[in-house]
Amino acid sequence: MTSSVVTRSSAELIGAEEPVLAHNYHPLPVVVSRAEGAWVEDVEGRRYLDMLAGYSALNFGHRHPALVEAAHRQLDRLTLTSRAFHNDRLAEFAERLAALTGLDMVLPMNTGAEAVESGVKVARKWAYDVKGVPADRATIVVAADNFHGRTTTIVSFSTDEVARAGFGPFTPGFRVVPYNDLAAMEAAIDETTAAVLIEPVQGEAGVVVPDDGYLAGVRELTRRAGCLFVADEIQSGLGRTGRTLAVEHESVVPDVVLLGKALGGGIVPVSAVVARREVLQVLHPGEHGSTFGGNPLAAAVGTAVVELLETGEFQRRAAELGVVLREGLEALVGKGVVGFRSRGLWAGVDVDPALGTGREVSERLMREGVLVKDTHGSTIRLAPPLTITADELRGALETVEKVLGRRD
Ligand code: IF1
Repeated sequence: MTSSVVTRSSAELIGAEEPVLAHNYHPLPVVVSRAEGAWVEDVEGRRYLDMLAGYSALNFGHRHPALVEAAHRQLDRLTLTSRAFHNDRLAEFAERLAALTGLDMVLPMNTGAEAVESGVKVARKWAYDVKGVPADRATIVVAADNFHGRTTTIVSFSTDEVARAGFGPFTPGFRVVPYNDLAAMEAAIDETTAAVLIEPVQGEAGVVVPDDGYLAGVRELTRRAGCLFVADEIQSGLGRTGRTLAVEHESVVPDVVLLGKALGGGIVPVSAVVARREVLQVLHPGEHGSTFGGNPLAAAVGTAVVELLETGEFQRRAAELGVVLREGLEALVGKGVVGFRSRGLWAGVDVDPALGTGREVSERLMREGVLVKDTHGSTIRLAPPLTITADELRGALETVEKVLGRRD
């Protein structure tokens, strides 16, 4: 990487944001100006290992050559048509994405929240058109401590007061049950239930991995009750956990899978609802849509992402490096780490609160050249690009050990 010409320092750039940018984020004080693979560089030319990977939007690293090439090629031919016309890239994207997930049909959208919103709409329509739920009575069962996005309907069923407070009135029709509790889920399902919507691993909650049997149990419960199983794989999917989809750890095929983040290869926002034909065929022209969903640039990049995943290489890397991550974290338990949860190349690490908040630990790691993000309290999450090497990962774990081993 060549250094950029510094026109304004990190401090100046951070200061300049303050009067003009909505203050809905509190980023770490690092100003990134370029990146490649698992590494980013700030405006002063300092290098950092990216152990967050855009919340898994960068599963293939920054600027993966195959993805950048696909984007460049498409930029030179056709970028946007709207769905008023066909474009020559969308059919292949949809076919290959459906095949990758073992499902039949694809509804292309852009962001994760849009995929979730679309999943909610499709599940409700299915409930009315196919299941026969009386009009406006459909319910959806969700889990406490979920994170599915930021729209008004989605925060309506959030249990995070910071995400909800001040944004009512809320959308009705959701029932919240504890995560990882099949009995509570069963009790919440009735003849009005269109779907159960859960994350196979809860990311924002701190990388909470459910007990073995939970996902298979949800599949069984929903099958018996005649409602849909909608899996939000926006963060857990596309290689992160060592499988294409996290539900594969229990050999489960949901009725609906929501994808986003890494589907855009870290280049453009691409999301999708992927489902069985019986479900997605409830949509007819005019009933749902998006100006940008399925645009040729998104389809070209998305197809290149699917192509990378078809090789199985990234799923394998995540599984193998996941062992390095787990063993490294096990060695830190009692040495500043009080506990952790991990699946594949994804971990939530609870740091001894006496050593600082997750934010403080993240800032110390940043000063040592490792970028992570805290979640609630003293938990930090680790989700490096799946392209990271074992040595780089061990280096990051050594930095974590060093930072937790002293106070400053
Ligand atoms: C923010 C968390 C990560 C998601 C799942 C849907 C969406 C997300 C399972 C919505 C988004 C984000 C968004 C980002 C922080 C972030 C996050 F901490 F909140 F949980 F990744 F860890 N389903 N996750 O995780 O996707 O609309 O953003 O494309 O600050 O909101 P989106």
